[in-house]
Formats: sequence, structure tokens, C-alpha cells
Amino acid sequence: EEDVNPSVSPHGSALGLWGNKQWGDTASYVPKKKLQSWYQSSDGNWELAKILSTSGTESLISFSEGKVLKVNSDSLVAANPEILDGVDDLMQLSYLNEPSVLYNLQYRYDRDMIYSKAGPVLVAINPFKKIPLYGSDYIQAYKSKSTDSPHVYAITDTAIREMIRDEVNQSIVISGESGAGKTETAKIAMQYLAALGGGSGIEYEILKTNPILEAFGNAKTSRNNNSSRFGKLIEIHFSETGKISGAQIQTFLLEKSRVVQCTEGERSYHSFYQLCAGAPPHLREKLNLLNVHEYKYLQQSTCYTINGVDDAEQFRIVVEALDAVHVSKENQENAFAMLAAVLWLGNVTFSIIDNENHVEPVIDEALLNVAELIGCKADDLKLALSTRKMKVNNDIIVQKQTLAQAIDTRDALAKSIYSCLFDWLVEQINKSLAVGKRRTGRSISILDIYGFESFDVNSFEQFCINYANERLQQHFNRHLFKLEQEEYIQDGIDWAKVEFEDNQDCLNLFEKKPLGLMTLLDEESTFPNGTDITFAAKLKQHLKSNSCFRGERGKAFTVHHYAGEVMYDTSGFLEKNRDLMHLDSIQLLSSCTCELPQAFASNMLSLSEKPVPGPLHKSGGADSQKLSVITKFKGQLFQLMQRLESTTPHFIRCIKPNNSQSPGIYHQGLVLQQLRCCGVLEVVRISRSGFPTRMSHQKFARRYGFLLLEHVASQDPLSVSVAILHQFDILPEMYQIGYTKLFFRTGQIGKLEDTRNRTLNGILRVQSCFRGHKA
Ligand code: AOV
Ligand code: MG
Repeated sequence: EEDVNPSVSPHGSALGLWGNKQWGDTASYVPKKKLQSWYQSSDGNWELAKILSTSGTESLISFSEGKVLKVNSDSLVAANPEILDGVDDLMQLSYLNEPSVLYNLQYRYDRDMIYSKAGPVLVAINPFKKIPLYGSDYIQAYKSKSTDSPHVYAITDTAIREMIRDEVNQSIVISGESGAGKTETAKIAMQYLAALGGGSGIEYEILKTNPILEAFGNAKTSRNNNSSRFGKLIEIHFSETGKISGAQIQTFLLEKSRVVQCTEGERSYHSFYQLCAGAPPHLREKLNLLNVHEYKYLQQSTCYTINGVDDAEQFRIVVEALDAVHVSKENQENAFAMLAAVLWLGNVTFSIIDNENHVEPVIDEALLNVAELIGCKADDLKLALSTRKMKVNNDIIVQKQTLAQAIDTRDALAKSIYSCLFDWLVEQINKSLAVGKRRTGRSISILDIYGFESFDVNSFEQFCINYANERLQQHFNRHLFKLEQEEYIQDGIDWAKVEFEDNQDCLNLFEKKPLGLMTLLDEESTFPNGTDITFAAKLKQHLKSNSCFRGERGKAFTVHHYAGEVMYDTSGFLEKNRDLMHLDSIQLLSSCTCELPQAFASNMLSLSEKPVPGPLHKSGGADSQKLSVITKFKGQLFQLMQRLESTTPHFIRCIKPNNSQSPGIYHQGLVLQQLRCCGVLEVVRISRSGFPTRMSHQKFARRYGFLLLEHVASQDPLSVSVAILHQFDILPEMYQIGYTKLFFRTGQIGKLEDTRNRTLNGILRVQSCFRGHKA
């Protein structure tokens, strides 16, 4: 019964679900008698087994339930000793491989420890239930540093400290698939910032922006009952004394199409259901509200309610929030009138008026209600929905519309009223939260965008959302891998290079000119004869050799995203990208007696009057002219990335443990796929082999120099720094001295900071004693 050493590779070589990625460790692993090991069973799950004996290339293993199996030694993957079960930073694992990471996260998840660290990144696994980890006691504990277990509070605390210490703006970048918990996580971070920086009252307003934006910008999808259909960056400003002085919200591309079309099992925006369920009697009457299932736009899906959500109660919460951010009662009613107008627009029907199939809206309750709610004459509305003015040479001709055209016009009007309302609300919120003119302090921004999506049918919306996620992934890669490695090289640091999954190819597929997805889309959008079919054909023709692209049958194409393949159906791509609003409709809105439609119209006009840099032409001559949706979105994302680049980022990766939004279910395959696509294991590897904390010689000497007990002969920063390192017995393998900076392994600077804080507190106490004594 001799132990044989077949020298198994440390990462195992299991294929199949687990892929053949080498996520092994540098520590060599040799299956030995009595060692714990991972074995992948036929269902793809990894099971813990004990090695009974090994001989040649085979090992005899036993499972906890008593089963014994003879397996190929190559299929075994190193398991960590039990003492490492549930470590809170994956960096502490002796063997870093997929099953060990999955097991560690699951071990914690089963015990409601949903937060873990992967080096510098916080991993948050959605519990899908309330867990008692939040509130003032926990906030106090993290503030006073009496706990350091991984938490959103901890990473937010770090952001505050670094903002103050380094005088650099910070950002908290939250990513993850749809339903993974980004929005909840963002709120938890805001809660912590509000608690620590509160005092002026503005923090209360900041927290109240959440119910408003969620009501108007979130909806139930098949992935998430409260799915964000817009992206959001909230920048929270702090004064020099560390108090919140104001905030600014920027939103990105709201999914408009949901207002007029909705898939079975999903809902339109929460705001509609909340209004219908919760409006008090006087408002009901004023807006002529019906029940939700009487509105055609909402009828497209038979889903009207969400389990566990009381829309009427939510309505009251939203009203309270609107009060908090100083939207007047009058303006609140104006806003609700716009919601009602959109709903009634959906009920407007058309009848054929001639033998060329031209139509006119039926003058009924629906049309009259819309006219009243937006403040225009019923006849004007009728005209705007049934005709189009066209400019031919210098004459204006009036063209009648077919049913399909009229419906498009009606829906376009509904969509733009809704999206203008959303923008208007954000504007009101920003006015209320505005930072005073003396913007002296620093800021912490929190980014929460819609997560990566892949449905049965994916359209233009998913195309935009997934593109945004590619950009964000690039930012993540840049900070955790690229910049990291470049900095080591620049400063002459010795270290082992870590390979990572770069998504530049996919971004190129989208962005390259002249032959990228976006340029081709814009180009086709400008051709009067362009259709979804010609667009799909053009993509296939020009992009077929791109490794991230695959043409599909019919009008579809597939993109290989960092998070998986998504097949897009080009139906509606061109329309949605053009997003035309007829001038007739804009003119109608500007002629309205109500304040909001007027404001919307002037907003749209000011957008369309800007010079058009893109190739988008005037379709028909009398349409509003503007940038294509995708081009505008790309511009916004570039700006966003620039803003983020001027901050110190802190990353939170949200993980969805199952697809059914249920507590207690941990799907190994699903979790693994998410860990893989965001490179969590590579982040751990790079952090373990690298030196994540760094400080210039000058800064280090300035910050800790006063702790030196002995005088240093030479006062140059490097000598002072070296003296500090010696005095504190920092082990040589824990740091490296670069040309300009000192590089530390994780945790090292923390010890120095603690000593510094203790010493400073001591000095302060002594000073105050001294003052007390004198007085
Ligand atoms: P998302 O923002 O990442 O999806 P959410 O933050 O909306 O996901 O989370 C989805 C749901 O998961 C929430 O409505 C909660 O029910 C639950 N949840 C998430 N985090 C927690 C938590 N910490 N504690 C308790 N429940 C939680 V999307 O917006 O779809 O990409 O576009
Ligand atoms: Mg969200």
C-alpha cells in the first residue's frame, strides 16, 4: 500500500462544464492517501472525496455517504484543509481552483454570509431573502472598525477613508447580471454614506430618490421582479468636514419600448400600476383612472401584480419621496397626469376613412381623456395622430396615415411623453439635491446600471444594455489587470504576470469604424430603404470573419459577449435606433396648455436643433433631427468612463445563485459561469501574487515618518520610508520598493494605519488633557 506520486497538475484537467481553463495554483498538488479532493460527478457538480489509495494513474476515493470509486487521478482537484472552510477572503485559500472557490462561497452563503472578498473585489451573493446584516448597529460596527468581515459597508467605509486620506474622488462600481442584486447593493452603500455623512438633512433626500427612480424606471422582467431599465450614476458630494453637501444623478438610456409593448409575464413600469392602485379618490376622478387591466398597454401581458408587492402602498411611498425632494403637490399631479395620458393613449383606436386604408382616431373617451390630460384640443390631437406634414420643396403637404403608421405615431408619442417625464423627474431631483456653488470637497459616485441580459428573444434594448456591460467589464479589467501590470513594469517590480480574459475584441466588434455593429446600424438607419433584413444581411456580409460575431438564419445574429453568447433579433432595430418623433407630435405638445408637455416639447426641440454630426439624414424632411440612439448612448458611456477614470474605483461583483429568485438555492454551474466571466479567480491570483497597495516614497514618508522612534540621518523620502519599514518589521516578501513607489501586499498598510491612528488619537487625548489641565 505504497503512496505513489503520479504528479497531478494542480488545477486538474476536468473538461465539460468546467471548461479547461487553468485556474490552478503554483503550489503543487499530489494526490496522497487521506487527502481531501474534489471529484466532478456526472451531473457536473463537484463532490468532496477522501483519497483512500493511489496507484499508477488511478486513485480510490470515498465519499462521505460511504460510496467508494476508482477514478483517474487526473480528474481529482485539490481541496483545501477544513480549517480553511469559509475563509472570508478567497486569497486565503491554499488551493485556488474552481471547486474550492465555489465551495467556499457556498459554505458562507449557507450560513447567510453573503459577502466575501476576492482580493480587492467584494463578491455579493444575492440571498433573495431578508438577512439581518444591516442597520445602525452594523453601521456603527463598521464605522468603529470593530468588525472587518466583508460587507458593502466595509467597502464603502474604505471609499470614504481613501477620499479623505488621498483627497481623490472615489467610485463604487457595481456589476453583475440582471437580478444579481446591484440596485439593492447600491442602496446599502447609500445607506452607509448617509449615516456617516449625514447631518444636513440632504442625506434623507438622497435616500428618497430610490423609490422615485425605481417606480418610474424599474419593472418586472422574467429575470428580476424589480429590474432597472435605466443606468444610474449618483455622485454624492462631501464638504471638507466630511458631511454630505449634495448629490447629482445622471441616468442612461431608459428602455422606452416597454411603455408600449410588454412581454407576457413581465410588466410595464411600476409607476403605472402604483398610480392605478394607490391614487386617492380625488386624483382618480381628476385623471379618469381605470383599473390596470382596462388599459391596452398594460393588457399585453396578463401579469398585473408582483408577489409580495403592494402597489398602492408603494404609491404612498413614492408620493412621500416626491415630497421629500421638493416636487410640489401641483407638479406631482402634473406628473401623474402624464402617466394617465400615456395609459389613455394606448386605448386610442383608429377607423378606416377611405379606400386607401387611411385612418383617423375614433373620438371616444380615450382620445378625449388624452386631450384633456395634456391640455390640447381633441381635434388637434386627432390631426396629429392621423396626418403628417411633409416639406416638399417649399410647400408643406399633409399626408394621411395608414393604420400601421398611425399606431407608430401614437406609440412614439406615448414613449416620448414617458421618457421625457422620467428625465424631468431626474431634473427635479437634481435641483433639490444641488450642491451649493462652493463645491470644495470631494465626491463618491455609485454606479448601478442594468445588468447583462440574455432572453429567449433579444432586441435593440439588450443590444444596448449588453454593450454597456462590455464597457464596464473593460473598466474592471483595466483597473484590476492592465493598469496593475503596467504599473509594476513601470516601477521595476518583480512579479508573475497573470493572464486574463480581455474583452477588447468584442468592444471592437461594436465600435470599430467603418465596419462595426454600431456604424453599420447607423448607416442602415439613414437609408430610406433600409430594413431589419437588409441590416442583418449587411452585418453578415461585413462581419462574418469576426470571431465575436456569428450570422444566424433569417434576421438574427449572435455576439460572443464576455458573459456568454447572445442571439439578437434585428426586428425593430432600425426604428428604435432612429427613434423618430414627428414634428407634428412635438408641435402638438408645445401647443398644449399644460406645463409638462410644453417643457417636454421644448426639450425635444432643443435636442433636435443641435447640429447633426452623424450621418443620420432627415427622413421625410419634417422629422425631428437628432443623433441616433446608439450613438448618443455610446457618447454617454464614454463620458461615464472618463468620469470614472478620474476616481479611485472600488468594485462590487453581484452574483445570482439561482434563476428562480429563491432563497437557499445555490446552483454551482450558474455561479461558476458568473465567476468565470468576471474573472474573479484571476483577480484573486493577481492580488495574491501582486502588491495591491502602493504609495509614493514621499507620501509614505510624510504619512508615517512621525512614528519613527530614532532619528534618520538622511531625510530623503526613500531613506525615511526604509527606516519605517524596518522599525515596523515589515517582512521583505511583503513589500517591494519601486523607482517611485512602495508596493505592499494586502493588509500590510492596514497595520501601519492602525498604529498611526492609535498614535494620533493618543496625541489628541494628551492635548485635550493638557488643555483641560490649563483651564
Ligand atoms: P439588479 O439590480 O442586479 O438587477 P436587484 O438589486 O434589483 O438586482 O435585486 C433583485 C432582487 O434580489 C431584489 O429585488 C431583492 O428581492 C433581492 N436582493 C438583492 N440583494 C439583496 C439583499 N442584499 N438582501 C435581500 N434581498 C436582496 V437589473 O436591475 O435586473 O440588472 O436591470
Ligand atoms: Mg437594478
